[in-house]
Amino acid sequence: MIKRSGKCRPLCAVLAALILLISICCAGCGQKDVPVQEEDLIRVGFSQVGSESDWRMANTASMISALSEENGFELIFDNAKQRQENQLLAIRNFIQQDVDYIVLAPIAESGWDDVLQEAKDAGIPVIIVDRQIAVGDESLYTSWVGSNFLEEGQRAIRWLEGTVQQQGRLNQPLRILHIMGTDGATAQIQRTKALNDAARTHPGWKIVSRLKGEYTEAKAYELVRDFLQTGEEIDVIYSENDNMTFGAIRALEEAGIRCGTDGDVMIISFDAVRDALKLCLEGKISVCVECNPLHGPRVASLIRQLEAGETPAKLTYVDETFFSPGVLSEELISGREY
Ligand code: GYE
Repeated sequence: MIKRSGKCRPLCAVLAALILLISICCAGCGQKDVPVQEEDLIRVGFSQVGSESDWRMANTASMISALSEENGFELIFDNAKQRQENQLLAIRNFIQQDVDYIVLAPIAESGWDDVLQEAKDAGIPVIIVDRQIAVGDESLYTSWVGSNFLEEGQRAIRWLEGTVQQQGRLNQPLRILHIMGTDGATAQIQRTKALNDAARTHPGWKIVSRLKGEYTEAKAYELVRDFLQTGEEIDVIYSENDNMTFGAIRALEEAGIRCGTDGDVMIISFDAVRDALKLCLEGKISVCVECNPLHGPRVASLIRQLEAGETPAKLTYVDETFFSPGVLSEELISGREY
């Protein structure tokens, strides 16, 4: 048995203190245990247009999760509630707070020159996401990432041409009700352009009415309900997002009109969010054209490139597809992220 001598006590205490000190120091050496210092975070101000649709909610969630503290970002999020003046205010606030980057999901294409000049003068790079902007000086923004909305529209039109051809009525009259998104938004301008171009090349296609649904279910429901009361008949609805489609379907069903390729009215819808895909699987929506909202990781990667001194592409388009009832299944729908 070893007996500790009384003389050893002070020496042991010094040794123990030394071991403790060394272990504290070593704990600090492991990279992953070091909490990110606040001053090391990249500060990003994000002006989001609103929360008008399922697409938008998925987009916001994607941005928040990618621009997180764990990923090295401090995100200042502003929801403009579908008003451009709120976005202008938010951007001016971000400039005042001297953020490292400004990310803008613009409500419409025009009206940004002055505020983005202010950001440029303050030396803050601006990344545009989703819809595009029309500015006199392209150097007012660093990079844009989003969808090719014209291609989405053309994809929808090709589907319609193929379907009416199969039905043997390609050259017959087709009455189309057009439900439009927010005026002046790239998604509205380009999806509308695809429809207008098609109406010009198909003399039988008639756009019976254009309703301004502002991308919301509530607005589209009211407008379609009122439209149906006029008694005007339609064969197709071209709805520039899924939430407006939900409103339209509600109004149609209340009026006893059957939706579907074999029903009274065929519905073309944009976004392909989960609830729309379910309606498509049921056959109520004839085609869902995909619009991908998961831009968070794309924006984070653009910022990383800029941080590394690289010059990212000015415009980045994401890949998309479309869904009709034949290709859908419960499994496919539940496996999707939004
Ligand atoms: O289609 C709609 C949203 O700009 C692509 O805005 C976006 C559109 C999307 O509110 O649902």
